[in-house]
Amino acid sequence: MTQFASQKDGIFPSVCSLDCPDQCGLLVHKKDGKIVKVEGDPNHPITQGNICNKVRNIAARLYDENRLQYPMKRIGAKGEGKFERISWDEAIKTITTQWKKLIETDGPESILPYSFYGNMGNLTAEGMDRRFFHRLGASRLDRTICQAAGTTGYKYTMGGNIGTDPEDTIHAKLFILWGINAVSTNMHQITTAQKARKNGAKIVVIDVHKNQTGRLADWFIPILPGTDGALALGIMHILFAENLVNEEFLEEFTVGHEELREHVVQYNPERVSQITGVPAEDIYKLARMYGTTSPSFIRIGNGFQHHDNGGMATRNIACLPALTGQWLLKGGGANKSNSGFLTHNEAYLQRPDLLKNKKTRKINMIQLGKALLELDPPVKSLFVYSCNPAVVAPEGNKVREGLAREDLFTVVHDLFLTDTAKFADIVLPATSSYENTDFYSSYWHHYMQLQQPVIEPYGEAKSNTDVFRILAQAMGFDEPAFKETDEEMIRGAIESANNPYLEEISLERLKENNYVKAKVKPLLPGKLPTPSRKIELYSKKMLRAGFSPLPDYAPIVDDGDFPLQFIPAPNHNFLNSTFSNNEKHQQLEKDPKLHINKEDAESLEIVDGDKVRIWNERGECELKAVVGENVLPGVVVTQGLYSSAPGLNQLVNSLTPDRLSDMGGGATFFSGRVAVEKIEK
Ligand SMILES: Nc1nc2c(c(=O)[nH]1)N[C@H]1C(S)=C(S)[C@@H](COP(=O)(O)OP(=O)(O)OC[C@H]3O[C@@H](n4cnc5c(=O)[nH]c(N)nc54)[C@H](O)[C@@H]3O)O[C@H]1N2
Ligand SMILES: Nc1nc2c(c(=O)[nH]1)N[C@H]1C(S)=C(S)[C@@H](COP(=O)(O)OP(=O)(O)OC[C@H]3O[C@@H](n4cnc5c(=O)[nH]c(N)nc54)[C@H](O)[C@@H]3O)O[C@H]1N2
Ligand code: SF4
Ligand SMILES: [Mo]
Repeated sequence: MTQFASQKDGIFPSVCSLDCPDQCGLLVHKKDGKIVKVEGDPNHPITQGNICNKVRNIAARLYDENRLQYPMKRIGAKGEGKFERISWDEAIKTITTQWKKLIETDGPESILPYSFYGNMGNLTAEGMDRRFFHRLGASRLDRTICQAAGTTGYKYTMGGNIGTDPEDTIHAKLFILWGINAVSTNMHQITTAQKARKNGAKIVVIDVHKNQTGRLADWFIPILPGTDGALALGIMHILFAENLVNEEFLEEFTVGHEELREHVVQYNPERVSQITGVPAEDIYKLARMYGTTSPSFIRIGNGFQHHDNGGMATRNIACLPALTGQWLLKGGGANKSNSGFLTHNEAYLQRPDLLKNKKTRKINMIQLGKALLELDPPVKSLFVYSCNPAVVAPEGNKVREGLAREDLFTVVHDLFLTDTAKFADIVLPATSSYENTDFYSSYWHHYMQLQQPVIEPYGEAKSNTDVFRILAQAMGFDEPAFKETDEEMIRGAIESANNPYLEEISLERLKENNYVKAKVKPLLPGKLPTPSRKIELYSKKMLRAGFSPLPDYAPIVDDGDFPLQFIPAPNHNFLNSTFSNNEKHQQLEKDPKLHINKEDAESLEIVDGDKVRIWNERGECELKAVVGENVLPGVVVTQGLYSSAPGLNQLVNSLTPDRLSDMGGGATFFSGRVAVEKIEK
């Protein structure tokens, strides 16, 4: 397997490991054993040789002078960032000695793993780590921070994370990019939209911010934050009222269309306009465009999912393609996530049976601050990997207060001394994905991909799978599951999957060709994973779970008496907080900014370029104002998750709520309110 890594020079196939839907095929150029250039693999069917600037510049990150090379222990105060080199032996001994003690005194649930998808590789993100923590009996983490609300909402309608094949969307005649900043976050969906546009397709963008995606649209529709669910209901109202629905499709492939038809009568465009801020005539125009254009395709983004009502909003939008029968047309339909097509054998990979039916508690990752400060019995040890909660989790000040607890034993495994790692007792160096063996399943396209190591491990860095193998051995876990090699794990996970779409995918095939497409078959008729096998416009399951069984709308929660709605979104040149600490990417992105409407700016006596303080009862930060008309009055938008330290007050998540969304225990990053004032020089 290390045949690529041991070669000093050459060009080798890879896959992008970042948490990005595109999951590009890459070609990595090596000289003298080091990566000197990364480009897109021109033969990759959907990403076709184009990659983003972030990864084009990834060598600067891989060989950044601050990359961790060896284990360290803390010698300064928590958060200060003073560490001293130790050996792997000492690091593992310190960790397992602490854990064995804690298991005696407080039980294994006093230990909490905390991870997310800093590397999307299936082994890295949810493989040996899961086996290890199941066997340990540690508290479990509910990994809800990204898309849990929308996934739950979408599933009520469609049964699973299944949608349109992005390769087919070049046939669409109407693209609605809804709550997605695709130019930055899903660039190849833009490529297909542009190709479709050459054949006459229109691109509509619905967003709270006229960012680069909005600027590329044929029609940009600004909307008030957290009101998208109501807009979808308004569209349904018009489609039914003006007979723009596909009656045969509704009859054959859906349940509840008669109930829905009656239910949406109340959502007339005038009422919906009041809620959404979208003029009634624009709601008519959009509904008529949607009702008369086929195939139409909706790319469902994360924007409205990160609100208190994000689950229901996604549920509503997911109903729209059924109303006009889009699911039978090539390129028609919607895509929130396609992860449901490439499912491997998770039980094999993660071994939940090692929990031995223990009912260990589950802690929602969004409420880390609360968990560290308030939970009883307390969390006494935290093992963080592939995630940077000190920057990405809401209620950031509570998170940092929790991480600073003297009695909390924290280990962080990462490539860099992140803001989180600065609070650790022990820091472990992680390999990059280019140093690992892993398999990848896109949540947007249908290709499964293989990564074989193309470079040797950096310094003393180790992969996630190796770290947990070593920890298992040191804890005395002797199950064969902890001895399996990476290749054995891949083989088992793919080849024992009960998933007909993976029929033609095996480790051997992936070695021959780095990307293999799943054999996806049509889901209609009769194959949808909903209880009725049809698209559920009316859902009994929702009723049982305490929701309206029909699409519905509730406003976001009252977040207190602050004048402005605060939308802290991601930016173009970072990937969440990844790259925020790399000079090259910092230069590309420049300073963090606050976008504010000129009306609001005027009344606050703020001019473009002013330094402003943004605050609410949870915290504050300082950014530079950009005054203009790209956000509606009453809304402010920032982009990017920046590092924070004394004197560098850029932590937008110190302002965000840790409330859970209506469904799935999801995040509500965008449902907070703030005040803004100019900082006098
Ligand atoms: N360059 C880059 N790419 C990324 C990431 C990154 O950080 N940087 N992150 C990756 C990850 S983990 C994810 S989950 C995806 C997320 O990518 P997207 O799905 O694009 O989600 P966001 O960028 O969170 O927000 C999308 C848009 O929603 C808008 N928005 C906010 N609130 C609302 C609302 O109530 N209604 C509407 N209609 N719009 C709203 C924001 O202004 C923003 O333009 O991107 C992935 N790709
Ligand atoms: N305000 C606000 N907050 C947000 C969001 C938002 O839109 N606005 N978006 C949310 C979303 S959608 C998401 S998905 C989360 C993402 O939050 P995170 O999952 O924390 O994502 P990153 O900030 O990219 O941090 C990933 C970390 O993993 C490390 N890493 C990479 N590869 C490996 C590996 O192989 N092994 C180990 N051990 N470490 C590795 C990286 O160096 C990096 O420090 O953030 C959420 N936070
Ligand atoms: S971050 Fe996304 S667009 Fe950039 S190379 Fe990776 S998968 Fe492709
Ligand atoms: Mo995400």
